[in-house]
Amino acid sequence: MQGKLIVFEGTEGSGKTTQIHLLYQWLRCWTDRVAVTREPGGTPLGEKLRQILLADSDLGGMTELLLYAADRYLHVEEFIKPQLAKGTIVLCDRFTDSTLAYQGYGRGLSLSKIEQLNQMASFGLHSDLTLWLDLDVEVGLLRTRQRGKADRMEQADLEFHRRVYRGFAQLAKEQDRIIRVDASGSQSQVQAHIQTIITEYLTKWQIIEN
Ligand code: Z5A
Repeated sequence: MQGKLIVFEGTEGSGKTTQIHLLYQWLRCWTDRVAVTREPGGTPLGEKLRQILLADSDLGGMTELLLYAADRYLHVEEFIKPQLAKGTIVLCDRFTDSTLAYQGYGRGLSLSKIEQLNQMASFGLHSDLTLWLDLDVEVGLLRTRQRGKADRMEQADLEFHRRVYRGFAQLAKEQDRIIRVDASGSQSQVQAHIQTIITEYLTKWQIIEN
């Protein structure tokens, strides 16, 4: 059986990493065919690209876009596709919609060019389900600041983050595979909502029975 690609998207501090790990533990109660990964990253070279992307504030927009694409190409070819072929449920922290939201809506690069590049870099692979963790931008940034994290994206201005947020909102409107999750509640409230959605999808995909 082919696996499933479940992606978590959202603005900074929306709780993706926290929720992916809670979901992983929950899924592991009934299957060991589940894996967690992330973009940028997910492969040894991808982790090096991640360090460059998150640390270097002098990258031009196009260079940044192409590095995200290179990271994705490697990630899909070396990790995601082989895992899906083994029947694994792959939980991925960010994927193609992040490029549209950050480089497209956020930085103003052409959405149609990004779509073409996404298509090439992902070998045409789309998520089976994307959960958009919808959280007020300022609340998310406050959460990441409280944690003491400040990388190049988080130093960018608030308006940039608002444009990224509007990008995710627009993509969720356009694409049925993107489901909005209210991320403003407690970690356990958000996780309960996510587990309800995942149960529905796993049943629909006939991975679990009613
Ligand atoms: N990027 C891009 O521009 N283009 C692309 O194509 C791709 C990515 C793929 C990845 O950095 C960066 O790459 C990202 C977009 C860009 N921009 N930035 N910066 P990252 O992986 O380091 O950043 P992130 O994806 O935004 O992760 P994050 O900042 O760690 O946020 P998160 O994973 O969504 O949240 P979290 O780590 O689970 O939680 C954040 C804090 O809030 C933490 O202290 C938690 O304990 C706390 N938290 C979590 N949930 C709650 C609730 N429910 N209530 C209260 N507090 C909570």
